[in-house]
Amino acid sequence: MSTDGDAVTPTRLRTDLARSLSQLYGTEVPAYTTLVEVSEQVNRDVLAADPDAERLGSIERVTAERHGAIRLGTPQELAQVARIFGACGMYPVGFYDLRDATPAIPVVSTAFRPLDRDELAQNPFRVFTSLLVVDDRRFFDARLEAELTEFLAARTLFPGELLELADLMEQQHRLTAEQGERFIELATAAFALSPEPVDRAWYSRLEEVSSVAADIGGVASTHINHLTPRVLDIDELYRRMGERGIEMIDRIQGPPRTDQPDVLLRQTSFRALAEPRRFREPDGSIVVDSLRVRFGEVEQRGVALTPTGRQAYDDHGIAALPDTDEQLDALDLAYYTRDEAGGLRPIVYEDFLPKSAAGIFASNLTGEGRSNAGERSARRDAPWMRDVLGRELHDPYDLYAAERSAGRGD
Ligand code: OOG
Ligand code: NI
Repeated sequence: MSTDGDAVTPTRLRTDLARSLSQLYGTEVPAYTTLVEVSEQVNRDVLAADPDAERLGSIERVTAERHGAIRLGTPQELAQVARIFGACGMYPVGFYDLRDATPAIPVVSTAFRPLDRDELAQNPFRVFTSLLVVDDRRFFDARLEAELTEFLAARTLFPGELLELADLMEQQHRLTAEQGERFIELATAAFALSPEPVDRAWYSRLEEVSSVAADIGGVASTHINHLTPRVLDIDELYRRMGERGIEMIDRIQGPPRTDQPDVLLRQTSFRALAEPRRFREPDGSIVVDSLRVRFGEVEQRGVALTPTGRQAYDDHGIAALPDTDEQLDALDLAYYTRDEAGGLRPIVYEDFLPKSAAGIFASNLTGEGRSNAGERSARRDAPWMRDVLGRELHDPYDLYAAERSAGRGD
């Protein structure tokens, strides 16, 4: 029997996975390392200048904080990844339909993340996870759907050993140190960019419809699309990245900078980098070319808005919200608990914004793609996704509301 001192908990596994993927991504996308360095500098400077800098999370949490993005092809793959993240204490929260965005992206998404405040404080790693909707006729005709389905059914993203370790962790809430290491090794490999040659003709056909479809269904593996550090002053970060000669997209997504309390989520990114990839040409020859699918992204987080606050923001922008935490709380527009001294403590927004997500996808696409609005869509909604996951799909508002009540002894 292993001693408890050596046992690996889900929290520990999540911390190790975030760190391991960060190391991997740094070797794959060198500008990511610059982004992390600049983020850490900005955070140190904000901490030194602003006595209230930690109101939205401790500097330890914010420094370690990352979100990743992955893209999958089949409901089975989504159900499998739910087991892998479940082993790390990360659970699906929220349903996002990016097919309604401009330009439309043929995916629906959720985010895997810790639910409890102390789990978030220990390590808030979250992964925005998108699933291709292969039977949506606005994007894929019957023939392409059939070919995609066949291609996707033939691939294995996650080895059986990884899934077994994941299930063991979900049942026992612990693994031995050796099992934990093996889990991290297999999970990291599953999210690494594959050196396998890409079939040029197949990839190009999908790319005509959508480069996201090609990124997902054009290859036999998945990969981390981006890994995003959190920064306490995104405008300053944007400026400093520019000084270092890294060209960012032209704007920061989400609410603009104001003197009001920070709300929701602000994000920006630098353009997809051309990475060398091997291709198999129609004549069978293998050539090295490049693909631009991955990018660097950074985010700043603010207080979570209630459904009423969110509606006001979505309809009329930040100007529709009041100027102080006290008013946001009193009008039930944002979520707060109270600290020991009775002061308002913001509940950080831990989720994503579909408009920004679509903007992030779109700003890094190679082309507009092709879709036909007159064709039939495919039903995808939260109940559909819950069935696929075979586990609860949490509603973000329920989580924020429960945290607020618990924190106020309601
Ligand atoms: C996901 C884009 C969405 C975010 O931060 O809003 C996202 C993707 O590119 O796969 O990560
Ligand atoms: Ni992202």
